[in-house]
Amino acid sequence: MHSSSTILQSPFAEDVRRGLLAAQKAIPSKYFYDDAGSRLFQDIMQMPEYYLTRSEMEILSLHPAAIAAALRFSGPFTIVELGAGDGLKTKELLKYLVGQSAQVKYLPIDISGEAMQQLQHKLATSLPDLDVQPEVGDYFEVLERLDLGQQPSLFLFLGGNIGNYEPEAALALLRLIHRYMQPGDQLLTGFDLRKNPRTIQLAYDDPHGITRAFNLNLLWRINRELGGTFEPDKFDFYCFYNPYNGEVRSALVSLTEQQVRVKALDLTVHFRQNELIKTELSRKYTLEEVDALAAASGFHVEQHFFDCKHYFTDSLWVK
Ligand code: AVJ
Repeated sequence: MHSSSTILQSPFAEDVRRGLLAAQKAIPSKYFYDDAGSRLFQDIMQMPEYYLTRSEMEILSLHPAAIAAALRFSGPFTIVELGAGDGLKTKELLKYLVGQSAQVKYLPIDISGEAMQQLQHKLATSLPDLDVQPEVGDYFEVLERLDLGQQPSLFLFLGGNIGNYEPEAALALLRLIHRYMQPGDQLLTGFDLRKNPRTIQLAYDDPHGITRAFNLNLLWRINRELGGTFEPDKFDFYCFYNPYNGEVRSALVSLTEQQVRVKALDLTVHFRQNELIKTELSRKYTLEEVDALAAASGFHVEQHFFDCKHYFTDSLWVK
């Protein structure tokens, strides 16, 4: 028996072990976001080809009045944000609500303590009257221990992160969010929509090589944190958009037959030439699919908000 299999390891270590031992190798995309990967994601958001962030920013900065008017709360309410990150987009909505003297409390949740500290600091300067109560942790772990009381809530799940989940997992996640909400609570979720296939292809297969570096960072991260011996030059990045099903699939490709050690896992992995490591799914939705997902997870769709080009939607649902 290998001693390492009896040692309790980090979720990252366990998921890497499972992913590299699988018949079809895979590393979950949530592990993109260590410090180096979060910086690369900031660079991705700056690329002209990566339209998602700007489209959603446009929705929240152009339509805060329409969004506010669609909220059902007459008295005090809480905004709970799942995966708040830098909170830059949400600030646009918060600014409007505070300007209207709404009695709103903001409860951003994120796995990154650093991001939550920066967000709190920024909001203390720009919106000093807003009550901000950041929580650090996995969103469901935080929701579980948090007592929202009887106060009605607007939940935010922005950025199109739902697109990273396989269909069954996306449905399970929305059902879980639904379970935490009270009747009458609302959810605003971001979905990246189907559009010209070349526009989508370019946002991921970018000519600057930033998305490539973002994917290869997974191998660097295994080297750094788990004592891996990956030579990232011996892997390529490949991604493609399939306009028939709306899926962008990303992968790393082993350029040669090779062996890689992962010391912390006491594991040696063999790669065939051109063998893939699956990294990410970024699903693009039709509005019919958004509506179907809402219904299947127990919500009623109230309104879709769009950017000018209709590239993205923030969809408002009620429980
Ligand atoms: C942050 C999950 C919305 O899927 O578009 C960017 C991450 N991946 N480029 C996305 C990502 C490649 C992004 N999300």
